[in-house]
Amino acid sequence: MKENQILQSYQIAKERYAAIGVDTDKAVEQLQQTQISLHCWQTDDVVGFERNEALSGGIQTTGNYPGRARNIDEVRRDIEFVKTLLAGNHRLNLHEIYGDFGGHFVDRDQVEVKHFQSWIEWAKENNMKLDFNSTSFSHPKSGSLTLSNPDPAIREFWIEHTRRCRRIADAMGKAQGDACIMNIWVHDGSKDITVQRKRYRELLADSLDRVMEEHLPHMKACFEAKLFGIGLESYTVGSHDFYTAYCATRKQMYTLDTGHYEQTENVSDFVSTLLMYVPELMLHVSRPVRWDSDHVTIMNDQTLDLFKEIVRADGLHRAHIGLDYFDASINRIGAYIIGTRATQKCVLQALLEPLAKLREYENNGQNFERLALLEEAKSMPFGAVFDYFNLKNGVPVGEDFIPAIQDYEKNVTSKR
Ligand code: RNT
Ligand code: ZN
Repeated sequence: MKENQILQSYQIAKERYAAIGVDTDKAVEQLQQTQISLHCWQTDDVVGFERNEALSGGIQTTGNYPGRARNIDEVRRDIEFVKTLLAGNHRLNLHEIYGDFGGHFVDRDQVEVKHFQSWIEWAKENNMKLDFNSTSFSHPKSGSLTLSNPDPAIREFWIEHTRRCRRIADAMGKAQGDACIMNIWVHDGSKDITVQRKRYRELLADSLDRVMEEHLPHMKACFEAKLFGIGLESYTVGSHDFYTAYCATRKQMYTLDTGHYEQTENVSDFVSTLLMYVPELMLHVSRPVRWDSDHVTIMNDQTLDLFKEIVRADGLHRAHIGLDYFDASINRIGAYIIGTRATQKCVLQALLEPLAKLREYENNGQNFERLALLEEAKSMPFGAVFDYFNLKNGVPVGEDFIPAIQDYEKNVTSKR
C-alpha cells in the first residue's frame, strides 16, 4: 500500500471514530506503549538448551517444520529479526532451560544468575526487557508432581529451583530498571482419579509460600492456573480456584492463559473478578482448538473479548501481556508475527471502543442503543488505524511482512 493512501485512510477513520467520541491518536499512543512479552519458546518448540530432549510434562508440540532454532545464537538471531517486523517495543520471556550454560550440564537446582548474564547484556543491547519462567517440565524429576510432591527430596529440589529462578528474575529486573515478571507454572496433577486432592494442594501452597519467602524487590511472581495437562487429565493441583484463592490471599499476580479453560467457557468473564481480588494479571494469549492445543493466536472473538473486558474494567495498566503458543507445523517466525499482530489488533479494537457512549446508554437504560452501537463498532475502520500504527513505526503494513519472512526463511532458517 502507498504511504499517502494509508495516511488518507487514517484521516477518514479518525473522523468516523471522533463522531462516536473516540480519539484514535490516543488509542495509537496507548498501543505504542503496550508491550507484549514474546515467548522465546516459539523459536524452538520449547526444547531449550539443557538436554535437547523432547518436551514432557503435560504439554506437547506437534509438527516438524524445518528451521527450528537449535542454539542460543539462533534463538537470538530469530528474535532480533522478529523485532524488525513489529511495531512497538516488546519484551522477551525466557524459560530457565534457555540459560547460557556454555556447553555444560547445569541442573535445575544449580542454576545461577551467571547463566543469564549474556541474556541480560543481549537484552540491553537490543533494548528489550526480560521476563522469566521457572521450568518444572522436561526433567527426570518432573514426573506428575513437582512442588506438590510428597517425596521431600523431590519437593525440595523444585523449591530450590524456583527460589533460584526468583533470584535470576530479580537480577534481570535490577539490570533493566523495571520489574521482571516471573511466571510459575507447574504441571502437577494426576492421570487418573486421586483420593488425596487436598493433600497435594496443601503441599503446593506450602512450597509456594516457601519459594516466596525471600524479599526480592526487582521481580514480580505470577502464578499460572490450568485445567489439565496431557497425561494428567483427571486432576490439576494448581487449578483456577486454587490459584485464585492463593493469589487473592497472598496478594500476588494471577496468570490467565486463554488455552486453560473449557472450550465453551467465556474466558473474558474471569477478568473483572480477578481484577477485584488480585493486584495484577499476566496474560498468556493463546488459541485453543478443541483443547489446550496452543495454536497460533489469531484475532478471534475470544481474544477480542479478553482485551475489551480488560479495557472496560479500566485494567490495562494492571495487565501484562505475553504470548504462549508453540506451533511446530508452520514457519515459526511467521507464527510469531501473526500472533503478536493479532494481539495488537485486539488491544487496538478494545481501545477504540466507544466506551463513554456505551456506558452512558447503559446507565440510562437505553439497551437498544447500547446493542446498536456495539454492533456498529464492529465494522468501524480499525484496520486503517492499525495500518497507520505500523506505518508510523516503520514496519511492514498489512501482508507486506509475508515476503520479509520468506526471505529470512530462504537465507537463514532453511539452512539450519
Ligand atoms: C502450559 C502453560 C505454560 C507453558 C510455558 C512453556 O500449559 O501454558 O505457560 O506453555 O511455560
Ligand atoms: Zn501459559
